[in-house]
Amino acid sequence: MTARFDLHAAAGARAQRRIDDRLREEVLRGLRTERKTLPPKLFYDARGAELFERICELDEYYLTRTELAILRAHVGEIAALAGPRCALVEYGSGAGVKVRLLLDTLEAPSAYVPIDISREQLARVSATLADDYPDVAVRPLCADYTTPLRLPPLPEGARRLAFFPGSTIGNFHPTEAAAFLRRVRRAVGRDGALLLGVDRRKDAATLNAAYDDRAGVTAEFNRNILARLNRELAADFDLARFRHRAFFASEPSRIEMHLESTEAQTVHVAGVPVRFAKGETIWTESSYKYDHPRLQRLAASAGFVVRRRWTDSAKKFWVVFLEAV
Ligand code: AVI
Repeated sequence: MTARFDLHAAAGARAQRRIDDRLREEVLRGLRTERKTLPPKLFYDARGAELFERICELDEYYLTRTELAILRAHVGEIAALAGPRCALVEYGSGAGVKVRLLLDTLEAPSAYVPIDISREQLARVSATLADDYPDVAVRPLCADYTTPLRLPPLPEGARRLAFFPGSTIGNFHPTEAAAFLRRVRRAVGRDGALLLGVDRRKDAATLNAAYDDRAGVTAEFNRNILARLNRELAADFDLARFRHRAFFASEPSRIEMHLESTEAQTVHVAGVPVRFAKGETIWTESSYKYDHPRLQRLAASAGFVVRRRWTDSAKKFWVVFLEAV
């Protein structure tokens, strides 16, 4: 029988409304400041999720397949470090693909808490996983994991292993990344651990190509954020008047993605006029790239120690096992 996870639909809809209100405030705040920004989580509506899947398959975008290959190659060691009966907590569970590798290999995992903002996908994926792993207590949590949250009750005494793959940590500013990891550290407790996917700092050409691909999929992904504002916040962006820009900035060690206004124009968002000068940009995303010192600093500032790092033969990506100290 298929497990169902729509029992709290009313509470879920209320939570969704709160999330929508918060997003509107965030959007207007970001567009009305001197240095215009939009929160990257806006990328992931249905169309954006589809485009992101296409990005993951691009030749230039090495991150997803490299991380998966590292996970596949070292999942046995990961399971040995995690130990038996652990409760797995995944931040941003999405389609729940990578976690299957862990659930298949960990020794008798006791629970799985997928955390995601998309309620329908979360319910669907949770039901499938509960069916496929009947001995694992699946406890989905519909939440924006960038904000403080409370985990559902988990089996007594189970070691908590957080899972945050995909280099999503790179989309946080380093101070936010540290604050987020501190919350993860509190959530996993004293003997907890975190399995983290981290994109490594590398030559600018490789990075620039990964975020400005020849087929223009990333450009479409970037501009889709404007289509979403048009639909959901009654905005009137003309997508043809915004150009995708992506480049590696060496000192902060990040890819910056921007949408550049090709001319002076005024756009309306939720009834509020927003003026653009020609060449002015909306900063839509940062993707920080870590070297070893930066990774060590991040882990230490959040109360973790780097227990193991695995990489690929081209040294592009890390899967890192962090332990609470
Ligand atoms: C989700 N995140 C890790 C991606 C990244 O590489 O920063 C998002 C992305 N943006 C453009 N391409 C992919």
